[in-house]
Amino acid sequence: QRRIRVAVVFGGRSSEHEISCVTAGSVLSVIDHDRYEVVPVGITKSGNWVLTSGDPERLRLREGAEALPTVAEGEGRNLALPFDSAGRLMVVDPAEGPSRLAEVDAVLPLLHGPFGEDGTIQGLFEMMGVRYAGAGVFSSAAAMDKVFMKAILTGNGIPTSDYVAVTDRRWRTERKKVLDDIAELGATVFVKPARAGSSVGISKVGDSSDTDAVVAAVEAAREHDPKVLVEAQVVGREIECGVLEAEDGGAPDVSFPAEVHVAEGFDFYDFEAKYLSTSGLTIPARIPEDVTARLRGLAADVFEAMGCEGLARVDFFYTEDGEVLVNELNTMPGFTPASAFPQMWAATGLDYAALVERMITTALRRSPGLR
Ligand code: G1L
Repeated sequence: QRRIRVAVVFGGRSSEHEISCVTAGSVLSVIDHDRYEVVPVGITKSGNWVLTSGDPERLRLREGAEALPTVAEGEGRNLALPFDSAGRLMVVDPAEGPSRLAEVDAVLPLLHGPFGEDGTIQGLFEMMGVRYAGAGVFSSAAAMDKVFMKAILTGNGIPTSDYVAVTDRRWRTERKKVLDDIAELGATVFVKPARAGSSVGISKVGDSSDTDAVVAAVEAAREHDPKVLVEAQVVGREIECGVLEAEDGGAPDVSFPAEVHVAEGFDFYDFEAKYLSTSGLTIPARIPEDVTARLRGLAADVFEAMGCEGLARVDFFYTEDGEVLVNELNTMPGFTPASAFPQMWAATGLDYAALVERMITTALRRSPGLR
C-alpha cells in the first residue's frame, strides 16, 4: 500500500521567500517518512513551480553561511498546472505524467503574504479538490485584510482597538470627514496598509489632529495598498496564544500564552533575531491566572469568529488597567522550531514533530468544498 502523499509547497514570490525555505527545511526534517511520501514543490521568486529537492540539509540555515536558502530558477523540473476532464486543476510533472502529483493527499502551504496566506493559493487547492493545512479561502483573505478583520471582531463583540477604515473612494471624495474621524481616535494613531503582510508602510502619528502629518502617513500607507487602516494606539504588554483546530470536532485547543518582549530601540529585527531566536519570549507569560483564562477564551473566540481552520496565532495587548484587546490574527504564523507558535505548543505539551503531524492529520480529515 502506498504511503500518504504530502506536498510541501514553499518559497514563493514574497519577500519572505527565504524564511519559507528555512521553514520547509525544518518541517521536512521532522516529517515521518515511513508514513508520508513527501512531494517537495518549490516556487521560485519569479513564480515558477518546480519539483525540487526535499533534502532538509539543503534548506537548512547554515552557521555563518553567506546566502540564505532559496528555490533557484531551473533547479528542478518545471511543473504544469492543467485542468483534467472533470474540470479539476492538477499539478503535473511533465516528465512523469499526471500519476504522481495529481494524487496528493494533502498540501502544506508554507507561503507568506500575497498569493500565499491571502486565500488565493487556498482557492487553487479548492479548485484542485485537494486537502490542505490551515485556514480556508475566506478566513485567509479576511485575516490578511485588517479592515475586514476589525469588522468581524467587532461584529462578534470581541474587543479590539478603535479604528477608521480609509478606502480609496473615501480618501478621494470625503477626506475631511475621514480626517475628522481619525482625530477622534485619540492623540496617537497608527496608520497601516490594510493588506500588507509585513511591517512595511506603517507609521505612527503623535498628533492625530495634525492634518499634514495624517495625510503624509495615509499617503505613505497608500503606496502599498489603496485601502488603509488607522488605529488608536494601545499601550500594553504584547501577549499571544497558539490555537489548533480540535481533533474531535470540539472547541479549538489554545496553548499557554507567551509574552513577546520587543527590544527597546529596535524597530527592525534582523533575520536571525526575528525568526531563529527565542530570547524575546516568556512562556508561559507572567500574567494573572484570570487574565490567562480570558486570553485563551478570546483566542478560541477569534478562531471561530473568523472561521479559521488548522492553526492560528492570536496576538493581544494587555493594558495597565487589565484590559485585553485583540491586536492581530496570523493564519500562517512563524513555524520554525524557534518561532513563537511551536514554542508555545512545546510548552503546552506538543513538540515540533507532533505539531507537524497534527497539521497533516487535520488537513487529511478535512472534506474538500463546503465545510
Ligand atoms: F501548514 C501549516 F502547518 F498549516 C502552516 C503553514 C504555514 C504552518 C505555518 C505556516 N507558516 C509559514 O508558511 C511561514 C511563516 C513560513 C510563512 Cl513565511
